[in-house]
Amino acid sequence: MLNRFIQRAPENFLTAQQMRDVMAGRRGFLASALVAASSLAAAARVQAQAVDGDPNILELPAHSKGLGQPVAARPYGLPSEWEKNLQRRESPGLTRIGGASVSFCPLQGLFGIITPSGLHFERHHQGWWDIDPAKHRLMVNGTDDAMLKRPMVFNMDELMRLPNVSRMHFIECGANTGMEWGNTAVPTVQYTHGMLSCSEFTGVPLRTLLELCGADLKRGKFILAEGADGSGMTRTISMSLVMSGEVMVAYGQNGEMLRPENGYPLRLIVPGVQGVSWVKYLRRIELGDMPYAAKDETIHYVDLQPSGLHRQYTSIQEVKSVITSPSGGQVLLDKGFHTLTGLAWSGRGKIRRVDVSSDGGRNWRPARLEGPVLSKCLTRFNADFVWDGKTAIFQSRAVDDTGQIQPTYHELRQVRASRSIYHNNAIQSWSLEESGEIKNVQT
Ligand SMILES: Nc1nc2c(c(=O)[nH]1)N[C@H]1C(S)=C(S)[C@@H](COP(=O)(O)O)O[C@H]1N2
Ligand SMILES: [Mo]
Repeated sequence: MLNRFIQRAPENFLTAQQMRDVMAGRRGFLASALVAASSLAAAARVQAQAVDGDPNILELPAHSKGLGQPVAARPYGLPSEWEKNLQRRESPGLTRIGGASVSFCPLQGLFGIITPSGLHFERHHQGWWDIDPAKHRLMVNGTDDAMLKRPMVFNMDELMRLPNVSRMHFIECGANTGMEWGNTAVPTVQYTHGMLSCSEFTGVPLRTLLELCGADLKRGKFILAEGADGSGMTRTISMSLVMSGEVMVAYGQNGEMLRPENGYPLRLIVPGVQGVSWVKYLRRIELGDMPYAAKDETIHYVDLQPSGLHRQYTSIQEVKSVITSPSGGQVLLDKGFHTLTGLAWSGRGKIRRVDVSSDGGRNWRPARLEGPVLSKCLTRFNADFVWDGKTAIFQSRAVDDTGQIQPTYHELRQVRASRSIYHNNAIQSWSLEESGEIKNVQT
């Protein structure tokens, strides 16, 4: 149906015709094999090839006859060879050096809600490191002795002895979809929405650490989180979030330790809040009573308003959704039944509903939310679509459990204008052409 197995790099798309030619080749082979397959060995014979063009003599493929690879040939498993087009990708030229850049998550090829750790998007301001966990330390202190009575320095073993929790949450860079404020800029969902990933994180609630250190939880209004890399990443986080118990000092990601690209051995998890506050290589937490006005919250990560003023500390990732497949760069090869699938999320809580449209937002129908539907986590949705061969414009619109509705570009630009960078949660449109090609459009 889609071009999953023959999709090239997004910079190098196949046209609808080229795609059909490739598929026709494969289908011809499958069809002739199916005709011959009528016995109990049908499953094996579907993959068998006719010898010398005689459909009655079948040659089984090597994998049905020979001895396969031994156990533990790969002590740490890898994806199939056939999946190697599914990769994190950089947007060439986006930044001057790769150490201060972004790689985007291939949302178009993923299922369910968990991002495989090796495909998690990356955003580094000063490159990534693989820090020796035996040498890593986390210091917890206050602005003065009364603010926090027992400043402490923890090593990883000490942190990992403490009571821990595991929770599934999305992380979205505040700049996700930022290139699209003015008009469409990039062709695929990987580039429009790929600064988004979702994992199960394991760690210690920050509140537990602060209590252990004798923090004054009434006077303390904000924490500062500081990373150990050269970017000087320091972020202010409100204590109201910390007191909810959701903010976590995490070492685990999807059942194993964090990946180096994602902050190994320790990072902050701030559910619902933009990615920049999820400080990686976390080395220090300070408790204070004022926002810290660090460089990444005064010069960067501010929202330009139509008046020309900037708004600071707008950190919640508001309700948003996107159809991940079919999406820009993919091709519908046949008329008939297709599944529209996508992701919805909100930094304020759970997704209540998602509606989809195939006529650019004139008519809407409810999508199916696939469980589990968790707070501040990705939610997978699916909807049926029968293609009659005519053009269509696919959209999805999410509503969260606070009643917030994802805006159209028109609505968002009314209040945010078109020259902003961060926090673009507008409804995404994909146009389906008569050729079957799908393109990024704005209506
Ligand atoms: N120490 C440190 N923490 C950091 C960053 C960084 O460059 N250094 N980048 C931030 C930004 S802008 C984002 S969007 C997220 C990205 O997390 P990821 O690379 O695990 O996807 O990490 C945040 N934490
Ligand atoms: Mo970010």
